[in-house]
Amino acid sequence: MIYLAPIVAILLAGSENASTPVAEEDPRPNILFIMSDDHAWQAISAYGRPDGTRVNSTPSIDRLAAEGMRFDRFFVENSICAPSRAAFLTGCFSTRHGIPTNAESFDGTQPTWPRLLGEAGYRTGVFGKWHLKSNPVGFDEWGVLIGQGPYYNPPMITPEGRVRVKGYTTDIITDQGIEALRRFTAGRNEDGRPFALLVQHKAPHRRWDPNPRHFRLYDGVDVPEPPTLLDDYADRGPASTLQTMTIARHLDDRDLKLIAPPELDETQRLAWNAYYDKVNADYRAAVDSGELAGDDLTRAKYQRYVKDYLSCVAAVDEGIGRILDELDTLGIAENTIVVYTSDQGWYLGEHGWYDKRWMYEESFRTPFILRWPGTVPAGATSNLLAQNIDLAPTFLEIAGEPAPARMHGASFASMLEQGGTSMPSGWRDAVYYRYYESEGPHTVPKHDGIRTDRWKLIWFPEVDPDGDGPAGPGDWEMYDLESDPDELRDVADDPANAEIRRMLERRLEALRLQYAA
Ligand code: SGN
Ligand code: CA
Repeated sequence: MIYLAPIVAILLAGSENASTPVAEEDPRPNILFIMSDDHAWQAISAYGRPDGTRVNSTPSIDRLAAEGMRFDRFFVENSICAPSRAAFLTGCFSTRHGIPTNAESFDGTQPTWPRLLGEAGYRTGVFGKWHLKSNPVGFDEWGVLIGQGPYYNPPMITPEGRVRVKGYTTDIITDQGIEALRRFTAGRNEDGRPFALLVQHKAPHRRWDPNPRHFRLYDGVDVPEPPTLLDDYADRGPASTLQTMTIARHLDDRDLKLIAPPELDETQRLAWNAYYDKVNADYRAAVDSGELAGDDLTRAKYQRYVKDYLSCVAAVDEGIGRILDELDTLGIAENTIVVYTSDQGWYLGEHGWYDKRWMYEESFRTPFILRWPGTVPAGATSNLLAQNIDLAPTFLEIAGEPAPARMHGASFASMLEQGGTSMPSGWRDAVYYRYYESEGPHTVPKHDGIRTDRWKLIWFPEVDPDGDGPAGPGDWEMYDLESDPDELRDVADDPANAEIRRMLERRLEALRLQYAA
């Protein structure tokens, strides 16, 4: 059911008490929104790689999927941190929420789902990574990292000012989330108000600095490589050759842990050195002797990178396990919607890359799992073409609140209510994407595009189709996701697809108008 506000009913209990309001138990569910940063869906064992390979084990996130619904086609509108976070909050494309790149500051006075739920009676809080430059607006409680924030001993901003918290950032954010859950539950027990809590991890963002308790997690393990680790970018337009995000050439000494994070305290540094000194000495010796070179060196760098990354994921997963246990202990699991997602997807070596930004599936798609006991059947999956802009309208509808007309996204609450068996009526059959940050790190050229069930058409306005100049009149790429799920063969100029391409170009133009892009 979708709950109706207002939440306080005036019961007329006899003429002498005619004006006394009596608070009814508010039936609306709590919302716990857990988001990590740059978590590849391939690095969640409930998803795994498209060919079925599992690179790691995430028992707690898998538990959420087993008890809820796993979305298999959940996309972002702009695969980069601040723009995607703003889209999750506002339900709008970058053109409207005002953050097309990581450089702008978020205008917190615009409507966000936490603020609107707060106005509708929810208790609200956000803890962890925020990354929108301006401080959170519309939350009863908050504590956020400054910008990206470090993996160890992070300074945090709170309404009372700046504090430095000692420890490992993922564990700190988990602890803060659990403490907020306890406070909010005690509050609900007193006044009946439901809560919306956002727990937002920094991990597993670059530079993938693990907790000492996970240093040895992947010792002796060979993490499976993606089939495209040594991609040569043939059979495609030149766009993918313009980036600076390869494992082979663009990991630096901090990424490879040849240099320790600067923020470690004495004890942490000793633990760090006790592990990485030997690993680094072996690596340096193999590189210096020429034993590791060429593709073997790329493979070795992949192993080092991916093990650190997956170790950071392990801390996130453990934290989620603790949070799910806490919901059980508090007795609120039944009436709490839990979402796990990431601000975008990520390259775990696919196409030879780390980072995100592209409209290719690894970074365009993001993990999204939703548990709602008693409403969404356990173990359900969904192929709905959903997007981060849909989150705000969905949460608002669940709370019985109208979504402001400015929101570009649509609510899929009715699908959840019906156990995920039917598409919400009039649902989109294509999603739009736009990336603006050519000048940012990793030099991914600007692009926008459309994805349907089967096809993807991408326009790179600054790319020279001949590939012999830095900028050009623009280039199209087109992929058949059915026959080419790894997006290795650009078929934009294949005469056999001319008709489909024309149709996609028309639809792309319509989406640009619809989203004022
Ligand atoms: C930092 C990272 C980049 C990353 C951007 C954006 N460099 O600049 O690798 O692409 O953030 O990431 S680092 O040296 O600081 O790690 S985002 O998730 O915030 O969009
Ligand atoms: Ca991110």
